[in-house]
Amino acid sequence: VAEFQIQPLPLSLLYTGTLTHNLQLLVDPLRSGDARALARAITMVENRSPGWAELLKALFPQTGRATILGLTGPPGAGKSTLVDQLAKHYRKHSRTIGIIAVDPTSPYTGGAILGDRIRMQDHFSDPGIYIRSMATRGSLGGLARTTADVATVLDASGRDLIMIETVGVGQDEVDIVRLAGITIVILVPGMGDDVQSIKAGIMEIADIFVINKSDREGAERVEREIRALQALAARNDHWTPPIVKTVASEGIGIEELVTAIAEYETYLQKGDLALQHKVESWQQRLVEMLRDALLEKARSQLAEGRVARYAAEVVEHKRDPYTLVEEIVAKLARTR
Ligand SMILES: Nc1nc2c(ncn2[C@@H]2O[C@H](COP(=O)(O)OP(=O)(O)O)[C@@H](O)[C@H]2O)c(=O)[nH]1
Ligand SMILES: [Mg+2]
Repeated sequence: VAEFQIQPLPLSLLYTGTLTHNLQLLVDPLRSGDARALARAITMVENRSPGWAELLKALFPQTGRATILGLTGPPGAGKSTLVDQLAKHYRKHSRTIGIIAVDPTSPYTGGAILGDRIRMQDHFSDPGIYIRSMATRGSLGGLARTTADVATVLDASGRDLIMIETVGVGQDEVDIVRLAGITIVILVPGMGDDVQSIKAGIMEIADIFVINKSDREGAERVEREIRALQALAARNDHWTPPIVKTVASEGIGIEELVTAIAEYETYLQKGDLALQHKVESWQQRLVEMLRDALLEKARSQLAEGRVARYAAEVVEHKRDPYTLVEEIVAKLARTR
């Protein structure tokens, strides 16, 4: 790990390409934290509108500073309420915040359920908090990648802390949470099923456990179950994820959660773990970006309807698919 040092980006790496006038008009206010520019930039990246890649190239040198907090758990566990409470706390300490909600069941804006709207309303007049819901359907380039790019834009806008809320259900969500530096898994008592039945993947990614709705019966039981699971599997980094009990709707346990987050941050810094995490995360992202780019290139080279014709030929046994793919890839390698 020692060979990885965070260095200031050399000037040669700063983007000097030809940013269009329009893009420059977006980048400048965005870098100084302007909320409208931020909103436009995020939309552009999310929709993959023309210029999105140029925009991210221009913004990248200013990224890497924000703390990214991922919060995941079943629907209704109190994730939004918890995010709201954390946002309030950190704003009191003058940290600027970006929130990304990747939760189709309770988006903060646009078709928002009333509850979230009301709760988050406090923040709408505060320019120190920027809240964005991600469209989860038909997201281009994969939900995890788009979310990562949106986080990059928020990071470049100078937000100190980025919170990503996602429902802990599928692989997409696990991938999203992986880009967080710190992952909080939120459980609640009496979920109907036991902790054991929660997706193993979600349990494994927790840096901190929260048992929310601890005002309800059964919080101790959930805690015992988590501890039992922890006893079975030690982490590579020897961190034992703390378990924090909260009543998010009343702000109870928020101080403890903030302390747990700070302690994990310190732990990460001490052992160079933060750097190691980032390298691992980028390794994964680079592979995904490469896969997308290569696929895109292959698509652009294949004439309309070509894949369907190939498929028909494979079915008719006129071609074997293995040679076919080899040929397409070989052709890609020859073209620029
Ligand atoms: N009793 C109780 N209700 C809570 C608590 N935290 C949140 N809630 C309520 O649970 C519901 C779902 O919360 P929400 O934050 O939208 O959950 P999410 O789907 O995980 O984002 C809301 O009605 C909240 O007011 C808590 O600690 N105790
Ligand atoms: Mg929610």
